[in-house]
Amino acid sequence: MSTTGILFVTGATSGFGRAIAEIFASHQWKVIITGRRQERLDALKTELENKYKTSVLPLCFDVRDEMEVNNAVNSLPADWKNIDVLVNNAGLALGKEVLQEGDSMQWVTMIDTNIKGLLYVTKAVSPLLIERKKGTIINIGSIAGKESYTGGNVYSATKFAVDGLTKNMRLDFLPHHIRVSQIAPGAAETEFSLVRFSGDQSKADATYKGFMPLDARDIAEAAWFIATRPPHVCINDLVIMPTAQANATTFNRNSN
Ligand code: NDP
Ligand code: 8X3
Repeated sequence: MSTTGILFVTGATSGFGRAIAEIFASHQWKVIITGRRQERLDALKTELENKYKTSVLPLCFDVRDEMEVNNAVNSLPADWKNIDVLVNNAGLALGKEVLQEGDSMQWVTMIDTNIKGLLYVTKAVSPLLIERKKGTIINIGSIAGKESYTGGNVYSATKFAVDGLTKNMRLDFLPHHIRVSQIAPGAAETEFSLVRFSGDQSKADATYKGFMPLDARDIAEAAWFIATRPPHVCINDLVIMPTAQANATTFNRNSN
């Protein structure tokens, strides 16, 4: 599948989603970019269209709001409905306290975004793939959805849910010739830690201190690889970590 197509990627205003939008645009795919920050979506549309001479359609909505999700997907013009690849990427971690000291409002936000948001978007977009009897869905999980770590609790649980949902979606979409993949990254330097630590730059920097983390492009290249396999090949699961990270909690922090 190396011909062009249409990508729908959530969370394209930053990090992995932005890099995924760019790599597909650079191969002349049409890209539907989504997120809550309209100004970033508009700036990305201008940048990608100028750089790659392709078409970019921004959709501004909150994945936690099912009605907003449905309205956005229903608003797609006819020539944007032939979606080939859906990347469920929008997500976040908030806080890293042990459970007994956790903030229940942060738990709700993570559950609503990382699990319910993924479900709402998939339910709204997948009929467009089913209709055409083809397509690829890529869920962005995490090493936190494979292993537990202290303070990971609810974030980790949401990513274990993504891991489980990916396997279930593979069953549900099997009759419809739709392949479902997961990418589970380890430490990657995006806005993720800044969001997790409520804008505390020193805490965000400390996360990546002493080693070279992944960057967004590393994950985008994996998404591109998955999406461009021949139609009979499904990459079920890719766990990708920095060379300096051995598991969720063990790093070589003397490696750069
Ligand atoms: P960023 O913070 O850089 O990007 C997160 C994106 O998600 C933004 O575009 C943001 O857009 C969007 N988003 C968050 N909440 C919502 C919402 N309610 N509605 C719509 N969009 C939303 O982080 P990353 O790029 O690193 O994270 C992307 C995904 O990768 C997440 O699912 C994260 O859990 C996962 N991940 C990250 C890792 C890392 O180390 N960076 C490792 C493993 C997994 P906006 O704010 O404009 O709405
Ligand atoms: C992000 C990676 O290990 O900080 O999903 O949870 S981790």
